[in-house]
Amino acid sequence: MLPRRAGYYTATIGLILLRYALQPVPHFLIFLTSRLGFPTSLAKMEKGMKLYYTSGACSLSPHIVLCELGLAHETEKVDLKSHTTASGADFYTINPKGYVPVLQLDNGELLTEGPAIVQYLADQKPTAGLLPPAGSMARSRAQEWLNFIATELHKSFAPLFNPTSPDELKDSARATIARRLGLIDKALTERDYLAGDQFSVADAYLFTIVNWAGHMAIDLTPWPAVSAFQKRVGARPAVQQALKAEGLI
Ligand SMILES: N[C@@H](CCC(=O)N[C@@H](CS)C(=O)NCC(=O)O)C(=O)O
Repeated sequence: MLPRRAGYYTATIGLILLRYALQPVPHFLIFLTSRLGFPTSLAKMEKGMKLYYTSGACSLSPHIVLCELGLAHETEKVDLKSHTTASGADFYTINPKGYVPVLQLDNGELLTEGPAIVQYLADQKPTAGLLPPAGSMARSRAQEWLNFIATELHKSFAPLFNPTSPDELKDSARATIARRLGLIDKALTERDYLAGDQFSVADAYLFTIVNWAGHMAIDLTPWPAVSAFQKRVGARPAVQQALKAEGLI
């Protein structure tokens, strides 16, 4: 009885070891390095997630977060006019909402909505500190900013992107954006980053949206703290990496 059971265990362990030996990088090492919070080359080699993005669109925010975390990922560009992806797929079959960003998880599940995606990503590697722990007041503050950027700043740009918007609507959008930037400038005068002294996913999102100002002839001079923030965040290696990957620099 005992030898048969020992044989069974030996065979099982052998099969497990063989499975790992056949991987290009043993998974347990990847698991270990990523759980320890090291964005090491081993962690980067893990078969990972996929981000559907459009250059310079709001999908740049999760793209920055993926780079900040050093999480293994691939990207696929989406042409929003034809709703076709770089590999020729009809984007509506991937996201019936028709917009980027979309994050495909390791298990194939799809996650949409930028603020939800960046929180999901930050929670994959809490040790990186891109978000405070769920349930803390600090987390709620970061969520407060994410929601403000999404609904009050990001969406205020919509009429400026729409060539059919009447001038009055564009003027009113510019006035709204100016008011929102005024509030953000005040917050950034008191601290380096939106949710505190440390860079968070809310900053990745803010950087992405404020990046549109130049394309819309919105001069940031009236908001020096916002200007300084753009320079500070734009100089981060992960931000440079994401901008480069999207062909923006
Ligand atoms: N609620 C969505 C909005 C995303 C969004 O506005 N995406 C824009 C690019 S910044 C887009 O893909 N627009 C194309 C469309 O709506 O057809 C989110 O927060 O992720």
